[in-house]
Amino acid sequence: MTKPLNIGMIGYGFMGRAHSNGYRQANNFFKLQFRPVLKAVCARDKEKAQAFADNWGYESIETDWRKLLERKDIDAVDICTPNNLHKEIAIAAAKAGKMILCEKPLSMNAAEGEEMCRAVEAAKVPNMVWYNYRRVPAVTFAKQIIDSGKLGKIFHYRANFLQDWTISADLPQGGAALWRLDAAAAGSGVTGDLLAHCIDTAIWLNGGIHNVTAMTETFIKERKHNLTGKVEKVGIDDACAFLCRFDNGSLGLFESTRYARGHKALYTFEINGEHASIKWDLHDLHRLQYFDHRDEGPLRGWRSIHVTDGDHPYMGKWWVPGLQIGYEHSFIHQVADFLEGLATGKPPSPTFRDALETQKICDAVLKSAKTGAWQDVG
Ligand code: SOE
Repeated sequence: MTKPLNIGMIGYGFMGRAHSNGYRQANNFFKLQFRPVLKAVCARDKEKAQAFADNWGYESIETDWRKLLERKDIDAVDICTPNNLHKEIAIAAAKAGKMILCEKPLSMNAAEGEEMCRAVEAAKVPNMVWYNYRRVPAVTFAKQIIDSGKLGKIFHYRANFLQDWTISADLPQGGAALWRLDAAAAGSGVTGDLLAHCIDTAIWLNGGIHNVTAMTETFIKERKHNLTGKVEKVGIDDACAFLCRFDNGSLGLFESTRYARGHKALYTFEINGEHASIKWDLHDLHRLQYFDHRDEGPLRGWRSIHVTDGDHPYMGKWWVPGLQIGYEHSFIHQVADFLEGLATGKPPSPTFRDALETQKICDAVLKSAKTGAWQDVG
């Protein structure tokens, strides 16, 4: 017998779909004590909320998130709104005693994130942030390899997240699909949206970051704003690159842009250790590249490991060895891990507190880009 866990989702964009799919599928593949029930979806536009509810199987809708939080039949709140609403909703949800699953990045900045951490910790409610790439089997496998010590001392960590969808100067900012271009809704540009993923994975795989030096650029300085209809200054970073030092002494190099023509979501990382190196690429997400200099003589070379076997992370729960899974499965895994965490009392990671670390690094990156100086992570 599974116990129902009633979900109330706020927002219904791209992430609303990814999370809903996760809730619907987790129990079909993972043996779990809890089962998500899609109780309500909340959005300001009643018709759109209803259409989303009908499509994904939500039992009801709300048009005011405060009403959703008042409902006794909601156990967990999933925040899929633009970033500027995360703090207010999360703090209110914690006060209402709800569990919270919050879309990344946790907050607009570290100060907001700290308030959110305090709220969930005071209320003692389970909480998690959707940094989904940790749960791509090849990335989880990379974590296992690093933790086993196979790489030896780590010297370098390199990551990119490259896209090309904002190159046109005619693209407006703000509103439903384009809030990521509006600093008032997003907080920052590629730093909070894309590098936050790279940073979350990096600190999970390679430990804390001590200090950073960064540069950012806004290539298109003004865009029409969808909400005001006026041409307004663009406040986000279109591109960001930074160098950093990790606490373990390794050097980091990170780059993200939405102006890399030809790249749609090229998230890659490479880690070079004393004995071995690993590489991963989101466009080929089921593979992990591994090189070990201890391999025998002339046969030494990069191995391309197809991370689809039964003894690879999560894969025993899917089809048969050799058959791949994809992007959406990282969210299914995150739901499964959250539900497993509820059953065992072990908090699922990344918690709000874990994700606050990423926020602090993003703040340091943006500050360094402004001052031109090295910046310690606060
Ligand atoms: C932006 O285009 C975006 O959708 C991010 O917001 C997601 O977090 C990332 O996973 C894919 O790209």
